Amino acid sequence: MPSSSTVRQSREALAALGVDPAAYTGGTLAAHSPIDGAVIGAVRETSVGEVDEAAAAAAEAFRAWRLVPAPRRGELVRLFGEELRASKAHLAELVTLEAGKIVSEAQGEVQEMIDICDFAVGLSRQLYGLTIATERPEHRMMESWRAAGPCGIISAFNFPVAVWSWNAALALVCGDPVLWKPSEKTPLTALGVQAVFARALARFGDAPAGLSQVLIGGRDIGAALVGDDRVPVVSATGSTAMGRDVGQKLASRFAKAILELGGNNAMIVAPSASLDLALRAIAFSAMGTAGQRCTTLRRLFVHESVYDQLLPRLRKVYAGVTIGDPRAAGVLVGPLIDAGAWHGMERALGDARGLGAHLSGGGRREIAGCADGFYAEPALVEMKAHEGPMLRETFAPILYVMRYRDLDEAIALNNAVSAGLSSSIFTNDLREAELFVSESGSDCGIANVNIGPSGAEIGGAFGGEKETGGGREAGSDSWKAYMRRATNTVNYGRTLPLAQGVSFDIGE
Ligand code: UN1
Repeated sequence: MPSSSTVRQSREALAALGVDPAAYTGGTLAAHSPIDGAVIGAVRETSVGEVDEAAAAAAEAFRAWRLVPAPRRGELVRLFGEELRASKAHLAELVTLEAGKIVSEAQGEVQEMIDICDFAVGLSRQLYGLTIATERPEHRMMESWRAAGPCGIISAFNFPVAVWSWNAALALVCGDPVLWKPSEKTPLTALGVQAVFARALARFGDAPAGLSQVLIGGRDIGAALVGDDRVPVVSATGSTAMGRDVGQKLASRFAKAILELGGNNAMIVAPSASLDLALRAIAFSAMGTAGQRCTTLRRLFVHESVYDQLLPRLRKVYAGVTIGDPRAAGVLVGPLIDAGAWHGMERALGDARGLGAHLSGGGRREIAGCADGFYAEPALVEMKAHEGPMLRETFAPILYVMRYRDLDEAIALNNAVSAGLSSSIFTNDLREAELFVSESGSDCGIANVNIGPSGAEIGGAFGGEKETGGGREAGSDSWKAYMRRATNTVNYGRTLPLAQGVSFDIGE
C-alpha cells in the first residue's frame, strides 16, 4: 500500500505490537521514515542518570538470572521465538517503515531473529566445557563456563532488530541480562521488539526484572553504557570510527568487546564462473538493502576473459531495477536512510569521477508520494585502478568494478583494504575455489564460493578481521564471548602433589 501514510501505518504497527504510545509520543527524539521523510515518532529519551539505574537493575537481575539453569533460560528464548513468529508481519512492517527495507528483506530480518532464537534454545543445553588431562594423580581438571554479567548491545540502523537478537538470544541463555542502545535512527523498532519480548517474559513467569532494557538516545547514552563497570561485555555494531572509540574505552576497563564494524566486501568472478549465478548474486548483494548492509558487495573483480560478457548484462540489470517505495510490490531498491547517506554517495561518486572512472546510474530519483525520501539509482563504477573511494566503505548502492588477469592478483586486491568482513568467489574450478578459502586466500571473516558476500545464515559465526573489529556474533561458538571461562582443578586424593614437579616442603 505505497500511498498510505507512513505515520498512520507505523502507529498501527506499533499498536499491533503492543507498544505503549507514551513511549513514542511527546518525546525528544524524532523518528523519521526514510520512505517519505515523515516524522513517525517522538520518542522518550533515556537520561544518563537512567542508564545508571538500568545498569544497577541489570546487575541485580544478573545475580538471579545466572542461577537459573541454562535450559530454563532457554525456555524464555523459546517463548520469545514463538512471540516473534506471531508478530513477524507487524515487526517487519515497522522495519520497512523505519529502516526502509523492502518487505521481503524486512521479513527476512525478523526471520533471522527467529532463527537465532531456535539456535539459542538448543545452545542452552550445550554450553559445553572440556575435561582436560591433568598431570597430577587423583586430580580432575575441567573448564566450566559461567555467565559473564550484563551485556551492553549497541546496534546500527541497517539491521535494527536482527543484530540485537543475535546478541540477546545468546546472552540470555548464557545468563547475561541485556541493555540495548539502538541506533537513534531506529528507536521505534527497538520499542516494538521490547513489547514482543515483554509477552515472552509474561508467559515465562518468574524472570527477574531488568533482564532486558532499552536505552534510547545518542552518543552520551552509548558512552555511559560503555563506561559502566557493571557491564563486563559490550557488543557494538556500526562504523569503524565508533568501534575504535568503544573498543579503546572497553579495553581501558578490561571489559570484553564484541565489535562488528565496517566492511568493504569483494567478489571475484573467475573465467569458469556461471555468469547467470554471478549476476543474481551481484544484484542482490550490491543493490539489496540499497547497499546498506555491512556485508554489501562493494568491489567486483572480473576476469578479463569474461568482463565483456558480464558487464553489459550487469548494466542492463542495474538500469532495469525497480527503485521506489519499499512497500510496493516489485520494488527491489528502497530509500537510503537519510540525507547524510545520499551526500556520502554523491561524494564517493564525485571522487570516482575525478579518477576517470566510468559511471552508470548513481542519480537521485524522485518517487511520487515520497518527496522527502532519498532514493538513489544504484551505481556501477568501472574503475581504472584500485584506489580512491573504492578503498573505503560508503553505505550506499555503489559497486566498483575492475578487470583482473590472474587470481593471485585478484586475491591480493580482495585483501588490500582496511576492512575484513566478507568476500566471495564465483568459479567452477576446484583449485581456484579452494585457494580462495585457504590460508593464502581471502583474509576476511566470511569467505564464500558461488554465493555472494551478503545474506549470511545465523549458524556461522558472523564478523570479520582488521578494521571490522574481530568480533564474532550469532552461531558456531560465538556464545563463549558472553561467558567467562573458569578452569577448575579438583584434587580427590590424600596428598598434595604440585604441578611441574615442584617441591615445597614445609616440614609438617
Ligand atoms: C549487518 O549488515 O550488520 O549477512 C548484518 C547478512 C545479514 C546480516 C548483516 N545476515 O547480510
